[in-house]
Amino acid sequence: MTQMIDKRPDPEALSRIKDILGPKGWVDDADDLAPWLVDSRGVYHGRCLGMARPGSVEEVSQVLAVAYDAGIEIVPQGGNTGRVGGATPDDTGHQLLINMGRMNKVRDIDAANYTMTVEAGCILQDIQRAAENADRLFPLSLGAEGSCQIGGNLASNAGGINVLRYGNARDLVLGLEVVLPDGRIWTGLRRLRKDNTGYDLKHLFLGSEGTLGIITAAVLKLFPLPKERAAALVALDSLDSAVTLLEKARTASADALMSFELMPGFSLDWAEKHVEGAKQPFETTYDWTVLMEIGGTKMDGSAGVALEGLLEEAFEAGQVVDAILPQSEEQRAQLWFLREAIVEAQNREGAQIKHDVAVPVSLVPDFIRQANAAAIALMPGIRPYPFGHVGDGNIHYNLSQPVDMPVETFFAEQEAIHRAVHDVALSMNGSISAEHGIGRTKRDELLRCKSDVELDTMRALKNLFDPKGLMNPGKTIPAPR
Ligand code: FAD
Ligand code: 2HG
Ligand code: ZN
Repeated sequence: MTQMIDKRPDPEALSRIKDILGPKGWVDDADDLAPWLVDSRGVYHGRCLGMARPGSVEEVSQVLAVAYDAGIEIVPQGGNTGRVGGATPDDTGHQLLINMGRMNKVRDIDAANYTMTVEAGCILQDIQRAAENADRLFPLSLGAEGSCQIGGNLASNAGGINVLRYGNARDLVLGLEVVLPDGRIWTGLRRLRKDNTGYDLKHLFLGSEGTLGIITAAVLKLFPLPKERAAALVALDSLDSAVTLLEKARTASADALMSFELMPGFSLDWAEKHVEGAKQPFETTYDWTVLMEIGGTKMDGSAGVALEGLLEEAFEAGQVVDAILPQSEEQRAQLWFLREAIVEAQNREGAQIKHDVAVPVSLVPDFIRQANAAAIALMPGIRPYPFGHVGDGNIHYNLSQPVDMPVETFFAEQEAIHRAVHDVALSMNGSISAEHGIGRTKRDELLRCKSDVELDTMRALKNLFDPKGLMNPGKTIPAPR
């Protein structure tokens, strides 16, 4: 007989938590809570005991200590822009949401050492601006940067448009401060470029999606600010030319290539149709386009000259058939606006099934062709919308519902389509989650792509940090087969 476990929290523990946080740090009004109880895709809706908004690492520590003793489950949350339901509580109403938005101070910028120490609740865009004001670059950049928080970026090991040159969020961290599930604080805010004193614990928390502890602060790596940036939106003769052009651009620019983003030509039309301010800049709809950008070390136009030279060669070789070269900073920003707008544009075209796969870069064209064939075989009329960070081999292989198909009929096939698309990626030794993480959406798919050795090790680590299983339960780690 299964024993029902009552997870209702001890009211005394809850009142101690409220006392620790004070009125500024506690939200339980239904209207105020509502936006934090649904994920960014509108797929998951949850309930909670209330939302804690701690103002310091000490408050996080005290709250977790009380919750640990009382057996209260915790859901850490940053800007709530995640794509896999990781920051949404379940529907029991017994979980405590901890939103880090009040811990938003830049503690220190050390330009000479190219580091910056920030609290977890800092908005990514504020961090980028603070670095820029110190003549430095913090290169993490993604569509949600105006609202996602660095804690969420690190917990999900975010990617974005500059991974090609600077790496994932994981590669941009020197030190971390973390509160463990039982309330103990690990102060690992080191600024060292080299430190081989045993296991590098920070990497366990980076990408752990709130399942091992709460990140409260980080020391980030900064870089020299590029003096200029030259971008081009190019139309390709074929999908395969994306890979050829990428290789040429990396080599010719001695790896000054910062971004290389693939977009199907019709996604630019959809952006113009649905998103105010977005404009399809070509006169015709090409099959495939790429937005690429090179950073320059001088302010003398040499980045633009290098990019033009490269494109001329690609024109002559027939790989590039058209190009838009922005003549001002404003025009460059418009191209990037267009790139980010294609995500919202797809939303407006109806229901969608999303994937976030990685394959070796050279296999991206084959992946797209094979995934298209598999998806269309399962659902004739489905509209593939593959785009993204081809420079990292990371494609958002999204699919829009067939025109006129009822949403329920479309979603009835969702699991079969996920499996088919993931199978193509796995057949290429790829990944089913290149940047958005596992969360709730992909948790059980992990059973199909990780070995027992890997899964058992993950579970053992989880158990070591969180023996009571209170930290973001039900996310990321699948139950044993
Ligand atoms: P949340 O969504 O709040 O949380 C994400 C996960 O981290 C959850 O599991 C949560 O429990 C955990 N968490 C949050 N804060 C903490 C903390 N302080 N300590 C421990 N755990 C924590 N992602 C990319 O990688 N690349 C992209 O290019 C990209 N583009 C996007 C574009 C749009 C328009 C949108 C809406 C999303 C995009 N994303 C992208 C997804 C999302 O923005 C990133 O995953 C981002 O890093 C999440 O940050 P967040 O603060 O919103 O975290
Ligand atoms: C992007 O690269 C994001 O624009 C979002 O990772 C992708 O939601 C998506 O489909
Ligand atoms: Zn992305």
